[in-house]
Amino acid sequence: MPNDQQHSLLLRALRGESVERSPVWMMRQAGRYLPEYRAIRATTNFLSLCRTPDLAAEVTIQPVDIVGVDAAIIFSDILVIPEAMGMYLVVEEGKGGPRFPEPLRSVEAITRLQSEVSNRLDYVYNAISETKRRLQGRVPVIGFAGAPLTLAAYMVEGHGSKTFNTFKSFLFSEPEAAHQLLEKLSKELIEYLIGQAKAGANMLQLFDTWAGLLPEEEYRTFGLRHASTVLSAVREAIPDIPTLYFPKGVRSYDGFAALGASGFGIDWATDLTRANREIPAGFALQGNLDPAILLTSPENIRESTEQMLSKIPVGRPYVANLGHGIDKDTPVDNARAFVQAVKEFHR
Ligand code: 1CP
Repeated sequence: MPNDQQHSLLLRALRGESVERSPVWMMRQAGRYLPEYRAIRATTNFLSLCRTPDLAAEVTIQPVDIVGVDAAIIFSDILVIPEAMGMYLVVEEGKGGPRFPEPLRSVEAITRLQSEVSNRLDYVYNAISETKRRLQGRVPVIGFAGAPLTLAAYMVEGHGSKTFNTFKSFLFSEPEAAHQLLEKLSKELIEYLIGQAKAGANMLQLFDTWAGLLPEEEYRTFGLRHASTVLSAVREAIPDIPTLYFPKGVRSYDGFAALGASGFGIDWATDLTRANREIPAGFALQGNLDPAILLTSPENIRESTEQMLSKIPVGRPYVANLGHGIDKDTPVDNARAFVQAVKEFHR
């Protein structure tokens, strides 16, 4: 499967080639801060939007046209995997985040989860191919999934949480059942990510938003080990697709070189200079401006962006991004100011 975007700025940068400037995109770049997104959401609920390739392609491309990012990330959600495995998912307007009204609370419930569900996710593959068709090669398309630990956290807790205490007590008291769930998820994720690459995704990102929930040792056992299963299998199946792992809240990058990822998203709380020092030179870094900076002023944004870019040495594969998703209250002009600052940066 040749990567049709291998000459794009994003893919050249990820290979560590010398580039005229850093490529830039923003996590959660298609979303509520854009009036054009809100206009479409006013007519369609979130899951129908994800399941209608024409609409998903339209909102996927919005930030490319409106803020000028160098890549489009396919419009979907990490929770479509548990949904495809048979969990009832509710995403209601203005009622907090998405939730599973019947969370996993027993070994039997884990056993009952369906496997080999890739064909139920055809709508995601179709959204990718429709997006590619419309983009006509303008920018690469990024596919993504949630890492096993992060998906399991929502499936057991039932919804987003500050502590995920129900999930954590499940991990600590029923480790075997937990590993069974994480292994099941890993299998589905491998097929799903390969399916996205086959549909035309040019880069893949694995979001481990809740990596920082656990003590380091438990994170290695429940988080890293299963993320690595997924990353290594995708790497083996499709050696030339870049795979970025985003482990939010981790305290150390020890052992990350062996995970099977080609690069790492760095969260906003991490010092980019330290990440650059601890992660071996051949791996790509992505990030990590604090999304809250985008709530300030264009001048402030430019200055902070320049500081961020100055921390990256020549030769390091690097992609400019935020250190987590863009906030829904971000003024569109501020998002543009961030993208523009990256485009105009000179060492
Ligand atoms: O009504 C709406 O418009 C719903 C808001 C929304 C949107 C726009 C949700 C529900 N998901 C999305 C899209 C989405 N989710 C994308 C789109 C592509 C992009 O533009 O980047 C992506 C990559 C995600 C990934 C995602 N979903 C993550 C990982 C990234 C992160 O932010 O840490 C997580 C944790 C989720 C779960 C989720 N889905 C939606 C919400 C509001 C949440 C967070 C819930 C919570 O923890 O409380």
